[in-house]
Amino acid sequence: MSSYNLKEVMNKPERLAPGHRMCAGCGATIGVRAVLRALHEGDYAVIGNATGCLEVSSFMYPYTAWEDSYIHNAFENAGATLSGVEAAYKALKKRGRLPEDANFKFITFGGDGGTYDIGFQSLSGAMERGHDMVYVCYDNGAYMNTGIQRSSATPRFADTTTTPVGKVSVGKMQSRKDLTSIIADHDVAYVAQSTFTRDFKDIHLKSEKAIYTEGASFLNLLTPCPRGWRYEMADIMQVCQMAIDTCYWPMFEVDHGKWTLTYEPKKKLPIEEFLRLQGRFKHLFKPGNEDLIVQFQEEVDRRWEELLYKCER
Ligand SMILES: Cc1ncc(C[n+]2csc(CCOP(=O)(O)OP(=O)(O)O)c2C)c(N)n1
Ligand code: SF4
Ligand SMILES: [Mg+2]
Repeated sequence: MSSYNLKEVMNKPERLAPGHRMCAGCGATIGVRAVLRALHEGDYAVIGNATGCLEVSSFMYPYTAWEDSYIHNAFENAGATLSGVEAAYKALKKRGRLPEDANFKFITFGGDGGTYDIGFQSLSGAMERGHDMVYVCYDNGAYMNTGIQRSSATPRFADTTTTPVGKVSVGKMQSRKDLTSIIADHDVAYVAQSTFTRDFKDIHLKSEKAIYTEGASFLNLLTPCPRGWRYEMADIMQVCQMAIDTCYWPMFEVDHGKWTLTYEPKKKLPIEEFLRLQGRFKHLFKPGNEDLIVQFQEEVDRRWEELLYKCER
């Protein structure tokens, strides 16, 4: 893997062109551009994309923001589609039907709804078969494109349109599914969890590893959505920093079965620091709801302890 130079990385030609129709400040596009910057210059990519905000806003036929080959498929089969493309590529290459020096990489993007829920079976199959591809989940914790409905990635107590906070409800009842660990348990080549840090080093190095490690890789990226999470657009970096400093979204990787923490906060902050930045958790700070924050904290602590154990810390 190459060494990291922020200026060099940021000055690479963009492979997701501006002019798409995602909301200003959307975390999903920041995540996609960060992943694509990890592609080595000269390498080709085939991009798969499940339905979601990213797809409907970046590819309105005949217009596209993608500089690489791009396939939009249904929610259910993003994993299957790209695994089929990768298998076809291998077969054609073996028969000498493709130029020897052309290097192709296969990257699929799906939102949390398309990944944790609807496309889970085809993702699981692609990972288990060990295709040489990367599946990137941009997790914004809800079905944003259709109006902020809860998914199995939505955090507990979040206010969404299908878990509306009111007199009889305090938001989503269930905890989030830990998809990163579930995919790691598929025994794939490389799995990692990341988000945006000031120097973008963590996401860059993990993306490069995921793309250039032979076999199946999975990246789970926390990509905040200012609309659904209800925070000020300019606060995105603060939201991400609080996600990792409270250990709500731990930064780790699983490289051929070895679990490693890639960031450990000097001081683990209370979960309120993450929650209070977002309107979807506003009700948790109302008098009488203190116990809900205690419950949220307990879950974060339990998951963090489990992760430390897996990382042999
Ligand atoms: C099988 C199927 N069910 C529902 C829809 C409607 N739909 C389109 S986008 C979307 C939300 C996608 O959520 P997610 O995958 O989290 O991506 P996001 O919109 O948050 O980027 C839904 C439900 C669809 N296109 N196909
Ligand atoms: S609704 Fe959220 S995820 Fe969708 S484009 Fe806007 S900011 Fe991005
Ligand atoms: Mg989503």
